[in-house]
Amino acid sequence: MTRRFPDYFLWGAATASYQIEGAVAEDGRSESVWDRFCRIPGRVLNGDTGDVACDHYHRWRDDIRIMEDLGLSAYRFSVAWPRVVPEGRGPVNQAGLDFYDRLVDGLLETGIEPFLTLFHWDLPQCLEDEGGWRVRGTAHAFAEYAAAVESRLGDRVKHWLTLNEPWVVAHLGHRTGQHAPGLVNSGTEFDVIHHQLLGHGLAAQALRAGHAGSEIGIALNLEPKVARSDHPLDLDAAALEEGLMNRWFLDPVTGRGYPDDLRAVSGWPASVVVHGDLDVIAEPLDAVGLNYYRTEVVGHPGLRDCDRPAPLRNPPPEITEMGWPVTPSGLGEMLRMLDGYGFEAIYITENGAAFPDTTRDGGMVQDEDRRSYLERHLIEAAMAIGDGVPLRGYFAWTLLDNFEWSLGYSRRFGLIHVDHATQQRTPKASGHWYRDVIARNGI
Ligand code: IFM
Repeated sequence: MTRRFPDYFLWGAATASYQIEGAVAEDGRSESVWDRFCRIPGRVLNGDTGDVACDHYHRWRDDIRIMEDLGLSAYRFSVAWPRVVPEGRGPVNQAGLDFYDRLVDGLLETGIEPFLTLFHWDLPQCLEDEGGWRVRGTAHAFAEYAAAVESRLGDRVKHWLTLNEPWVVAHLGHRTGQHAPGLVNSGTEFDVIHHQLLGHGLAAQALRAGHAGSEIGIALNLEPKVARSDHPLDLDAAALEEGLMNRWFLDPVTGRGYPDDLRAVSGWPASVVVHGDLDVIAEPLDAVGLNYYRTEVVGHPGLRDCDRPAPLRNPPPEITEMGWPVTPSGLGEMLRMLDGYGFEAIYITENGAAFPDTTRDGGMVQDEDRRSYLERHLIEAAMAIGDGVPLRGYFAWTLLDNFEWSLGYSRRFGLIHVDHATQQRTPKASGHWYRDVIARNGI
């Protein structure tokens, strides 16, 4: 049986600047927090860096041809803030914007709709030196940068995403230290979220003041959390984790403020919140982006399994190379939750899986695991559309095998295999399958 998608449905792939561009010191780009982080011994697996990444900065024309071969109707990329405003705020580097100008023209000439993300984690290091997202000034600098990008590209780019996954920057960057800037238990996690969301609201206002007819949104990583058992402590733990990951972001951007129940348990003094901030954060959105990878089972850390009532819930045994369980039904759950928030347009702005990609047939990676992962998630997407969820498009994560942050080049999520020594790109079997899905507009 073929499940057809609506005619307006956009089929895309997503990438991020630091993960693919390379050329970190060209045309006036300044250092980002990730350039600095990669240089700290032991922080990134194998000492990998984004210095060259997929060399997309030089190979973007070839990469657009690859997108064309796949039949993509949309492409989500991010702009590197340090290329455009190397000092973080102030003078705009037109040479840096030239790159994105050419990229956008190239996409449009090929009939591919650009989806532009303004911040996918590569903060200018000079702003980090002033306190990064821990301080309010970064939110204002972000809005200035947004306005600069909009004034150059807003005549052609009609889909904007302010931030990508602010939870990750706060949690992995300022609590666990696995991501740049690498702070461990800094106690600033909630301030970092607040300043990012403030930056989001200010940037959304700046975008809206620019060219008419743009769709403005934010890309959030959202996850269902399932309690390990029906023990009240497990139920509370799962509800808390889910709230901190989902409602903590969705409520303020939709005008509901930070959830009272979570504020009470977070211990966050909220001293950085200034009168009027929540109104800025609630700047109306035209769309929301869902980055979905997995559902997590959460148990209260103080409980042993023998203290829990049966039945115990386990994550499914199937996992990706990230160690993440394969849980397609959670995608449908998150889509319906977003619909409940009343968003007029929803995009799946990331969804995909890392697998070792060791099975070859001739030159081609036979990644049945990835194909099956994508297919099962697309079935959920189709069912959600059938239920009336306003899902407008799907972006596979990701186009090219790329720099997977602290795991360097060791994890491959791409539809296209990249030989990082030669930069040769070869479609995987999943890429061929995705091309067929797009051609049929269905699975
Ligand atoms: O590679 C990342 C991406 O940058 C953000 N979302 C999750 C992906 C896989 O970890």
